[in-house]
Amino acid sequence: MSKLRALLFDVDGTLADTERFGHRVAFNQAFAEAGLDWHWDEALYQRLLAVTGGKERMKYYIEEFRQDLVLSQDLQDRIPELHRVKTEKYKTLLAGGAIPLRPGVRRLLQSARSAGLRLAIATTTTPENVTELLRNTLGESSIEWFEVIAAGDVVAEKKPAPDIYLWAMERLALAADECLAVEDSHNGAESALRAGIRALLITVNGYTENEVFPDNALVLDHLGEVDLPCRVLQGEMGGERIVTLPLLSNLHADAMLSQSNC
Ligand code: XBP
Ligand code: MG
Repeated sequence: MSKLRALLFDVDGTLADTERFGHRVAFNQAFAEAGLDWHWDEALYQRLLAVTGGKERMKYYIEEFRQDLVLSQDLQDRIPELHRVKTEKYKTLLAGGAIPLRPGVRRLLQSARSAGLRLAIATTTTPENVTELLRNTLGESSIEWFEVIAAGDVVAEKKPAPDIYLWAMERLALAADECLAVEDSHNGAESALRAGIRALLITVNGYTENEVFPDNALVLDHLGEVDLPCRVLQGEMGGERIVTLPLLSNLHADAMLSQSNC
């Protein structure tokens, strides 16, 4: 049976609550600065999260929610610039300390490093958003903790397509059964699963808590801290109260066993 060699982390909604405190706010700031009457409130944003990627999300908004607007060539041409401004706004929010890491993230990353488990990122967001989040939460050197940062437009198809996970695993030179993915959303879980990764840990957030996840996934409210135990929403933690490396090894071993029984 393959050994667990790497943890592949999603970023948005997983490492931090970036959608709520960062992306949505930054989109609205960029729209206002451009003189557009677009405003994405929490309820609308939840629906827009069906589509990953900021540029793709704007296009989806025009097509599905603004029947008064035609997705003209002119409007399509504005999307890259709107997105550039949105990225600047987002990075300013990060630099101002508006977006902390979720419970247990720092602890688990540090344990993984101490144990020699390899680390990578597999995300839909723009690469500079990832490095800025890491810099502002874990410090400059943390960027080097991740052997591979797979992000944004390096692949043609964003999550739930498997491309970003396949890209990351190719660069790690690892097979899917040597990896475990940590995600927060249905789209993310599907992306990992379609890339062949069966060991899945999901930590939901307010936007994703009612989504449906693959049967083999362990679904929690967060990774947990000693003084802030996590809650199990799907699967088994065998009496553990926080996510530890032994727990991840067991999750991985169970996923391998269920695969061989299929
Ligand atoms: C994250 C996303 C991202 C952000 C926006 O999905 O969908 O698109 O909302 O980022 P996941 P950009 O967590 O599944 O990777 O605006 O930089 O595209
Ligand atoms: Mg996510």
